[in-house]
Amino acid sequence: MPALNEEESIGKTISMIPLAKLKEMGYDSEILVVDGGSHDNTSGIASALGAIVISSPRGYGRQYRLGFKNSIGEILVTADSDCSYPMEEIPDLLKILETENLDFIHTNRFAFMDHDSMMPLNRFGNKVLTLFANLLFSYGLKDSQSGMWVFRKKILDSIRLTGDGMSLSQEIKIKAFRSCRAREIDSCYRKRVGKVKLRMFADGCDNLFNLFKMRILG
Ligand SMILES: Nc1nc2c(ncn2[C@@H]2O[C@H](COP(=O)(O)OP(=O)(O)O)[C@@H](O)[C@H]2O)c(=O)[nH]1
Ligand SMILES: [Mg+2]
Repeated sequence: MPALNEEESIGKTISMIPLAKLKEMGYDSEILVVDGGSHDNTSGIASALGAIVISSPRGYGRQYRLGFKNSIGEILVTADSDCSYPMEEIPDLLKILETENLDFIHTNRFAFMDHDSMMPLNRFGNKVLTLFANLLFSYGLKDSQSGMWVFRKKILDSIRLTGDGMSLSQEIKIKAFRSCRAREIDSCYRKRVGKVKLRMFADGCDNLFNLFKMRILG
């Protein structure tokens, strides 16, 4: 989980992870929080709840790439540190990954989204970015920006991730759909706790730029 000044939500997000259920299913879990330079008590709260906290240069993509490098699990599950993703669905997502022998899953937040979970302009921006992702890459995605992914770590041997910012989210999906067994699953999305970190215009433009760059450079 990438986190930047999330002291209001990190504790609740970690507590939402169904560790007992995962243990019952035979999974040993490790919670890794990658802190991009928080000025609040994000790291202290995460550590107190048993998470491993690593420090990273700022940037959603930088934090994920460092987190992946430092993770020890065979299967990685990602989510924002803001209570917006349904951690209780992790067991079902793992079941789908295993029974369908998939390499990568991401959730489609729009399927069962709470009405107050995304501002209209943000929703529009997400739809535009998803439209461009489909026009340029034809994978028929419904949500190119979802931050909940469940995947086998070994795919990172063949997928080279380069994004420093929010564009990592679309990058991992496009590269997974290009070279692995990947599926998008309808899921839900809730209003985040704490302040939004997304810079809507700057991050949106950067995502669009990176989408065209990926199309041209491969
Ligand atoms: N936007 C952004 N999020 C970051 C950054 N570093 C860490 N994060 C974390 O990444 C997640 C995404 O941010 P968020 O505001 O929820 O953006 P959104 O979910 O796309 O609306 C949150 O858990 C943030 O704390 C960063 O540099 N930019
Ligand atoms: Mg979020």
